[in-house]
Amino acid sequence: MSARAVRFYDEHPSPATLRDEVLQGLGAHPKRIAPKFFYDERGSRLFDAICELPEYYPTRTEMAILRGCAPEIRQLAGPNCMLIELGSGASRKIRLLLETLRPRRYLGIDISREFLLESVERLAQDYPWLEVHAACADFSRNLDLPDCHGTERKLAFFPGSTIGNFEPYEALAFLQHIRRLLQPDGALLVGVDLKKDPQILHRAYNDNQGVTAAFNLNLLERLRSELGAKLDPRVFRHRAFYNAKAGRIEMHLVSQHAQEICIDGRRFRFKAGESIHSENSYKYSVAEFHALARRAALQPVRVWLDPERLFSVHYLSVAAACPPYIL
Ligand code: AVJ
Repeated sequence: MSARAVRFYDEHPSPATLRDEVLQGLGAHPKRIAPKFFYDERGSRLFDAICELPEYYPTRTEMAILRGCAPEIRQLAGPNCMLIELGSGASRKIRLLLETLRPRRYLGIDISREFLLESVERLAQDYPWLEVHAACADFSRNLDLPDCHGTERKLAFFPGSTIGNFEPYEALAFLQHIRRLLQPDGALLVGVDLKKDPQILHRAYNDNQGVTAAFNLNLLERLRSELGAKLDPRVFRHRAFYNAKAGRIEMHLVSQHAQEICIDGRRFRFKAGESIHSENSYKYSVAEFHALARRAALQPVRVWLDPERLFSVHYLSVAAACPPYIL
C-alpha cells in the first residue's frame, strides 16, 4: 500500500499561534510556555528517546498494561469500532490495540505534522485492512473531528498521561468535550500516571543522560529558529521537581543570571534564577481520576494497573450503563 492510502487533514497551528502564545506566556508572571510547544520534529524525537530511558517508567509500564488488557478492551468496545488516537506521536502503543481490536477506522491526531505523517503512513502499510486518517491539530484548542466518521462506535485512546499536562479544570473540560464526540455509545481509554514515591518521579524527569534536559532546552532552540528570538540557550538550565502540594511534576528553564531576551522587538527581562515554567505533569490516584471522570459524566468501567502501581489505564464509557453484550 502506498502513502496515498492515508487521508490527511491539516489544521497545524500557524507560526502566528506559536508567536502569540509565546509572547503572551513570557509576558505573564511567572513566565510560562505551554508544553505542547515541545513537539517540533526534534522535540518529538527527543520525547521518543525519553520513552526509552530506564528512568522513564511510564511508557514501558503503559505498554505492558495494554498488552495485558487488550483482549478485555476488545470485549468492552466490540469489533469494528472507530479508534481515535489523541497525541499519537510514534503510534507504537496503538499497534497493540489495532491487532487485538481490529477496528474499522483509525484516526490519529497530533500537533507534530511530519512526525504524525510518518507514523500513520507506516500504520497504513502494516495494516492494509485498516482505513487510516490523520489530522494535524492542536487538540487542546480544537478537538472537532474531521468529517471522517460513520455510525460505528468510537473508542478514543489518550495514552501516555498526556492528560497530566492539563490543569485539573482543563482536564475536566477536555473530558467533557471528548464525551460529546464519543456519543452515543463510545468510550475513552486513557493512560494516567499515578501518584507515587517522589524519588521515582524525580528520577524519571532528571535522567542521567540528560535527554529530558535536552528536550526541555529544545524549546529555546525553537524560539530561536522559528521566532528569531535573540537568546543564549546556554544561560538556561533544566529543572524538574515534584510539587507535592499540587500533585504535579514541574519543569522549568532557569536563567542562570540576569538577562534580557528579545523576540519581535519585545524584551523580556529575567532575574538570576528566574524561570520559564515549561510543563506541568499532574499525577492522579485512581480515586482522584475516577472523581474527575464522573464529573465529566464519564462512567469508570475498568481500570488496570501494573503490579507496582506506577501507572493506570482507565476505560470510561459515555453510556451510564454497561453495554448489553458484556452483561
Ligand atoms: C507526554 C506529558 C506525558 O509528562 O511525562 C516527559 C512529557 N516531559 N518528560 C510527561 C515529559 C518530560 C510527558 N507527557
